[in-house]
Amino acid sequence: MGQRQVGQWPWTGLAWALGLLLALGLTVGASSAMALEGRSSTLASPAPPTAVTIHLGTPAGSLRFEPSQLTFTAGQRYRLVLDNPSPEKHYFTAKDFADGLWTQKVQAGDVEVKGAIHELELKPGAIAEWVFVPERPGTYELHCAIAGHAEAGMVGQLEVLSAG
Ligand SMILES: [Cu+2]
Repeated sequence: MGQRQVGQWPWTGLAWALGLLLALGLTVGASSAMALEGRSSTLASPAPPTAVTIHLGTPAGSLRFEPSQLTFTAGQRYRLVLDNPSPEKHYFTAKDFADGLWTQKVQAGDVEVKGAIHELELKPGAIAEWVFVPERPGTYELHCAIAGHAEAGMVGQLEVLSAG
């Protein structure tokens, strides 16, 4: 009798462990589903930012921004996609422009950077996304900070129009 009762323990323990595993599995499953839902509703709630693309250099190696002139409206959110299709490194340098905006994030590959940004360096083939809201209307200069590039024509103009 006594032996038989002891013999039941492992089974009871196993059933309990299985139950616990199932419960944990369900909990994890439910919470990740909730996290996904939460994530997509967060992404969907504000209006999507306006996408703008600028190329730093050209595949043929020309030292210029394409386009070299961009226009924004203060108070609107933008997703500026910067890429470098050229064979050499370039900079997106627009300090006064960057001082007059709010940066939500800069994303490059798996890295997301939060906080103020003043300059971006893009190696050949690099791509980065800069999500920001311009706040200060004005006309700002853009250049590549690599020695000789601005002199060779790698300059641009960023215009921020007032919201009203
Ligand atoms: Cu350059």
